[in-house]
Amino acid sequence: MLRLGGYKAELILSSEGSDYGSEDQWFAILNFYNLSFLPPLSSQDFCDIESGSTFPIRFTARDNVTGDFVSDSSVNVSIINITGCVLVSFNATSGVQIDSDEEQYKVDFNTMNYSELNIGDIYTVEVTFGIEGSKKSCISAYFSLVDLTPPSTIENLHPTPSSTHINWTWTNPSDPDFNHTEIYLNNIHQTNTSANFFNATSLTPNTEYTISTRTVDTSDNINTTWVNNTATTLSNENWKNEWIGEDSEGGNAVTTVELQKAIHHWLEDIPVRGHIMSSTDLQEIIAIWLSG
Ligand SMILES: [Ca+2]
Ligand SMILES: [Ca+2]
Repeated sequence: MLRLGGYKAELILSSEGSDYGSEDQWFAILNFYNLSFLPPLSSQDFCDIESGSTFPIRFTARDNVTGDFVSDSSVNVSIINITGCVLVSFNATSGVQIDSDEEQYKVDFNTMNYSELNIGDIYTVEVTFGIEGSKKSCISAYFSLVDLTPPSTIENLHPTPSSTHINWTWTNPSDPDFNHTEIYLNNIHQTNTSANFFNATSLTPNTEYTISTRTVDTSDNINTTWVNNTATTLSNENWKNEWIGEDSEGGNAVTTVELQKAIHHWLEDIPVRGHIMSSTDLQEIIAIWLSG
């Protein structure tokens, strides 16, 4: 017999007059014991269980007539997936602890040990007493496996500014379910990215910009710890100091070697301290070289 909803299937069969007998008999079987789950499980509600956690399955069995706690080693607890496969069963010699003092049955189900469990899927916890074919009692509850743990933050957030751009790079978290990083610039959302860089463009020279980031996983858990960095774009004028700065070759004068470098940067559009030279910029350097 299929395990999934086995009892529901039996119920349907019995109402159609199969060998399972009358509904009265079925009712008697179901109520041999008075079974009830204890928190977090409940027969009424779905229960969210965090993936990777140890899930305490607790329930009681009481004599239907006297109300006394029943210690019955024919207990079986099965975890059944949505397609009816029994992922694991526990019995009195393998995982079910019968605690007569606390008047409850206990199974500690470590979700970490079952890689076949999927986040978002619904599972049945089925408790039965008695052997297959002559069950005394059964009860079912459902749980859904959820992920409540946000990913770690990004690390090593580092800016590389030019006069009109700041390129930030970082190291993404190693969490396998890391999905993306939210990027804010001066508190305005820019983008979500799974990449490990963000290039802010069209910025004003010589101005501070603050990037703020937080990470999100595939279950939309957000790490609420912001990782920020503030950087200043370079001044447009700064680039000239490459050749006319006091520390440059020949000091404030532009040497022939410096002129050659300036022409090369201008020709190839190579940034000089983050600045791309215009023709006017080059003429200015040539003028200083000439005056030297
Ligand atoms: Ca997670
Ligand atoms: Ca110089």
